[in-house]
Amino acid sequence: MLISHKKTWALRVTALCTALVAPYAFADLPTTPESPRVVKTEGAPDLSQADFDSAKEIYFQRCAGCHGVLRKGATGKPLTPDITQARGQPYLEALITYGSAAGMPNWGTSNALTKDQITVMAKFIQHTPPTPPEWGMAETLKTWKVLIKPEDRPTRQLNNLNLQNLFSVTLRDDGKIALIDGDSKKIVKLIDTGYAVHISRISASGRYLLVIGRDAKIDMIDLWPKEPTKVAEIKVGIEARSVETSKFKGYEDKYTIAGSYWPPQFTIMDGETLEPKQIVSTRGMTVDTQQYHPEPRVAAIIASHEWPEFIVNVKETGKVMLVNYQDIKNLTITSIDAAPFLHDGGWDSSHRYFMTAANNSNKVAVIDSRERKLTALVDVGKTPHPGRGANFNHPLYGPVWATSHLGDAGVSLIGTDPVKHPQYAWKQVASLQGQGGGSLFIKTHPASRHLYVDTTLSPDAKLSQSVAVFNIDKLDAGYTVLPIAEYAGIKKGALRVVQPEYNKAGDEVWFSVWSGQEDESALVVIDDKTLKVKNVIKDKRLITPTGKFNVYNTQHDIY
Ligand code: DHE
Repeated sequence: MLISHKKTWALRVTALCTALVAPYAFADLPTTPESPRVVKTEGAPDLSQADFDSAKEIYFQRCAGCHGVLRKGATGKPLTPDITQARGQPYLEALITYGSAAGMPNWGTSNALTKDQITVMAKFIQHTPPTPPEWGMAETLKTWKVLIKPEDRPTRQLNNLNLQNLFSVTLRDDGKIALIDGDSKKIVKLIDTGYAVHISRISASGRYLLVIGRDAKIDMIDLWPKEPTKVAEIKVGIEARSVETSKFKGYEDKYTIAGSYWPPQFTIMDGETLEPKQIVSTRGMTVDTQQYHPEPRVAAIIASHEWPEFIVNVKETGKVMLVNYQDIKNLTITSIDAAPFLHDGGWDSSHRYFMTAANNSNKVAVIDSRERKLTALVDVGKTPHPGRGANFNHPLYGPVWATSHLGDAGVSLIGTDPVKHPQYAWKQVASLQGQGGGSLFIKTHPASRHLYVDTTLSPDAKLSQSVAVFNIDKLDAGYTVLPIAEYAGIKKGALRVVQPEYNKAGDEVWFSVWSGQEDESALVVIDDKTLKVKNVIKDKRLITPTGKFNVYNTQHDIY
């Protein structure tokens, strides 16, 4: 089952949960250590402390990302007690069990949560959300470790790996990444990382791999020793999703930045050691109603190629911060009004415009990283979720950037060439019909004429286990369906197909077939020319594979 974690993780989360519950008001009369304590909130069904604690753990693992720790809502709906108590227990249980076409996963029918867990979760979300503790420099410094000092690291690559075609594969619920050789498809090494590990990014030089877990732990892996080795680690908060490194000329590998969900802040670190330098809170006023928001979480971060700047998406306030790292002690931050709730995004093909989803506003914000301003807010379909998006040359509209949606079957194409195709620039020029909502990622490559769209979170297993492929030269002809999970030849499990990722050459595409922690999962590699299966990578160590990050493509922002 998805939520059964290895003991160490369970202990870590339990410790976290104890911290979360501290400010909570318990009912009177838990007089002896053995007597069961009851948690009460006016209007909510009572919960035993044990159920409250386990619900808190599940909420942290499965729900907080979309709904927020304080449950004020973002990608997911707000779940404050006034709302949830009005919905009532049966409604909440049904929604958690079956999910919704708008992107709420079907936790019950996918067997990720048991019936009893769903009952407890429906009760839990009718209670007042507990507030987690803050995490400042003192807490951050306590977690910082340099495992191998820069002066003790090799001065050249000492292994024979083809580093440019290496893949870092997230093993989500195992707290590890797998480094897989893109040529031989062999696992090179498994490396322990943070809990519910999320994404990998590569330093500008291509030497250091940065991996961040949902527990806000960053692991820095040096790819040059005889075998890739962890050289530094740090924890930048309690919950996080994004990490990036400086890429502006003259600042290659100089700084690393990580964005936290809780506390809402970002941390700038030394690029060679992860020594924390500056922590900046993102709490503040929302872009629309200009009301104070206590939890504006840091979503995607991307390194500018135009200025020594990090571009930081602040989700709930809907603001994009351009953080200039030229003088870390006197930080200059330009705040750009965009739209709530900013989530993920990537460059247009010129690497000048940052295209980022304001997903609950159904818009894509276009940030001009050269002029440092908002270029446009483009209306797209329901809840855009591009990953980093897909860039290609459209026969009519010229260069376009595409996103799929969590909330509908559309794939929005936005013109990105204000010079040669000004009439199409920063407009949704076309909307393709994909298989359905629940899409998380879309991908193509400059060497490819195919566009792949997953539907990972569709409640319909036929859709969540397959992908749609469009021929870019014949977009009107519709799509071909590739039953990726079927190609993996695994009979049991959720088998969700997630995140297309190209190899360096752009002639093959990798997919994860993602099942629960106790089930078999796989990676399926498709030949991009023929759309036939090239490899199925199966290994009992490949537990819950999700994101895959090709070193060269990630380093050079190719998508
Ligand atoms: Fe992600 C990217 C947040 C759930 C796989 N995810 C991102 C980014 C953010 C984000 C902010 C952009 C990072 C950047 O570019 O700097 N993800 C969240 C959530 O808040 C959310 C919705 C809920 C949660 O509880 O975490 C969430 N994400 C998931 C998953 O369940 C996925 C499918 C599986 C997993 O491993 O966790 C998942 N997210 C990914 C991947 C990327 C990502 C693979 C990077 C895509 C890329 O191509 O760059």
